[in-house]
Parts: sequence; C-alpha cells; structure tokens
Amino acid sequence: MAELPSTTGSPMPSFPKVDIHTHVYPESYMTLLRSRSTVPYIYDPPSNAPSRLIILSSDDNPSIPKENRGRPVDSSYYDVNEKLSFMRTHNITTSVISLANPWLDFLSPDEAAFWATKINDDLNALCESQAPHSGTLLNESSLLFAFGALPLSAPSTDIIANEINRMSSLKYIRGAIMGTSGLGKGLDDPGLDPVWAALESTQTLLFLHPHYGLPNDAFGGKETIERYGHVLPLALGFPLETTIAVTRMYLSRVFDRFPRLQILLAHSGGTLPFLAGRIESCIAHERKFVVNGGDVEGPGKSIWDVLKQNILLDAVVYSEVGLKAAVHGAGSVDRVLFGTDHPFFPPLNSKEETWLSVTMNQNAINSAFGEDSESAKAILGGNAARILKLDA
Ligand code: 5CU
Repeated sequence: MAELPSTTGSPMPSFPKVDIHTHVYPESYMTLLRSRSTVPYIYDPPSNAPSRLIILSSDDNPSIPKENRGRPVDSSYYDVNEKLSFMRTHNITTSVISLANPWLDFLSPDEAAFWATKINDDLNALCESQAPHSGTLLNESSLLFAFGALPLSAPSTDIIANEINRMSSLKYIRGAIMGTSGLGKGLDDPGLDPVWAALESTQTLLFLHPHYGLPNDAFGGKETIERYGHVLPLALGFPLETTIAVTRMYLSRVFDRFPRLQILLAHSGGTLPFLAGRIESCIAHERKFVVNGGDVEGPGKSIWDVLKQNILLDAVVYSEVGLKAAVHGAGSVDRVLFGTDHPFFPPLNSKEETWLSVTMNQNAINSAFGEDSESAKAILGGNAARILKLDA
C-alpha cells in the first residue's frame, strides 16, 4: 500500500493503523444523559461553565458542588470531527468506535430495546457518513467501524439475541461491547446462555469492558479514593473488575459450552495474562472441582487454551512489560490489538496535541518488538484488519 497523505503534514503509515478501543457518546445518548439526574448523567451548570459528565458512582459526591463533580465533557466525547482529528494527529487510519460506559446498563426494561436499536443504527450511520467514496484506506474499506451496544436490561434474553442478530447484518458493525454486570448478576449467570449462543452463532466478537470497578472498601474507603482522584479506581479497579468477570465466565464453563465464543478484553485482559497460572493452580488445588468428589463441575478447558482460542487482548496497557505479558498470555502477537481509549485520558495541558496515553501504548509496542517490525504492524493494525474483516 502506498504512503497516504495526512492533513497534519506527517505521513500516514503505509500499513493500516487501527484503533479498536475508542469511544463515543452519540448525540442521542448525550441527550439521554442530559435528561437524567442520577448516575450516569450530564450536568449543565446555569453559568457558562463547561458541562460535567458523571458516569462513575464514586464521582457523584454530594459534598462536591455539581459543577465540579465528575469531569468536564467537551465535544471530543460526541463530535466525529474531533475523532477524525485525533486519528490524524496519531496517524490512525481506521477506528472501531464503541459506546462508552455505562452503555445501556442503567435503562429500565421497557426502554432497552428502543435505545439499543437507536444507538446501533446511529453508530452504523456515523460510520457510513465517513466512508471514503474512492478507497484510500485499508484497501478501499471504511475509516470508521463500530461495536454495537446490547439491550441487557430488556425483559427477555430473546430481545438481546434479536439485537445481536440484527446488528450483525449492519454494514459497519463488527462486534458488540458489554460491561461486566451482564443481566445484573455477573458473567457466570446461566441466564446469559442465550446471549452467548447468539454471539457464537453470528460470530459476533464481544468487547468486554469494565465500568463498575471494586467496592470503595477495597481502596480504604471514599476518603482515600478522593485523595488520589481517579488513580485507584481506574488503574486498579477497572483491570481487576475485568479479570474477575472473565474468570467467573471461565469457572462457570462458558468457554466449554460455547467453544467458538470470541471475546476481546479491554486493557490487555486486566491482570488475566499475569494471573492465569495462579488461577490454574488454585483450580488444581480446589476440592470443589475434584472429578467424582467435588460438587461443582469445574472448567474443562485450560485457562491457557481459553486465552489462545477464545480471547483477544487489546494493547491498552501502557508498558512494555504489560504488553509482553499480554502477547505471551495470548500465545501470539496475532491476538493483541492496538487501542487508545479516546476520548478518555486527554492531555492535562490542552496545548499538547499528541496524547501521552497514546504515545505510551505506541512506545510499548515499538520497544517490545521494534518500530516497523512485522509484529508491531500486526498489533497496530494488521490483526484488527484480519480479525474484524475490515476490508471485506
Ligand atoms: O476515565 C474514565 O473514567 C474512563 C472510563 O470511564 N471509561 C473508559 O473507558 N476509560 C476511562
């Protein structure tokens, strides 16, 4: 592929650079958040001060005035032009956008199907609106693709399965994003089986992403959390939440019952690659799982096989050590995919054009595998293009 022109002056890479972890709140979802006064919500101060986004329950502290709660929400959260500008700055050729947390988890059962259809159609239309007329990127494919949202609070799992089937025929949808609460009871809930079945039969990739973190007590209580801002919940709460969720899926034999299920884990699997051996050891020493002696049927597949066959990891881990653990855990560079987490973690100094959160991940890839190496290219885009069929 020839080198592509870039509006920032620096050349676009001559290979696809695909961001598979990048969020948006479509306009319709912003309106939904503005209509609410409990988490998640957007607060518009009566003054000209910036609107505030309050999505984490730890941010909704009544002792803090509403105009200081959560974080300022600017157009990078919803304006596609901001996304495109961010992509150009970081030489990203294609983004697979997804609704940001907490997705549709908070909706009442009667609203869920409506909003899932609306958001997924909106995401598909947004991608369509950016599709180049004459192909310049990724062998004539589109600039934007999307992971759809699921109506998990709907009154029946048939509604969720129907939306999975429907979204899998939308042109730009390449998977579904989901949090760790599932239907409200976590991901080892047998009630989720129809959802796993629909994902498996349509070969829809599930992007599993944290939102709820850990209870405040795990960090020493609310005051301790507040003292350190978002560091404890985001650096530790998010990855541990993902690790616990996927381990519960594994222990409850989801991957034995649905052997073709494909899951992309946010933040390089939380701590799963690092802890897989410990999980394996604890299972081997757990009497509950002893064949003919225990009272719970333990997982049949080894955790390492699940990592190699059912799990993909993003490369949003910010260090060479973490990235190498992800690649070793996944069994190959072919199952690790570049992402940015845009629009979260913007530069604190608004004059900085390049985002530290992006360069840290890019540098980890370059230092682990060598700039321009085949492995780096695979992680930066080749894997996503192949796995998500971005040029189909
Ligand atoms: O900064 C944060 O709170 C977040 C978030 O909520 N979701 C996410 O994907 N990244 C960072």
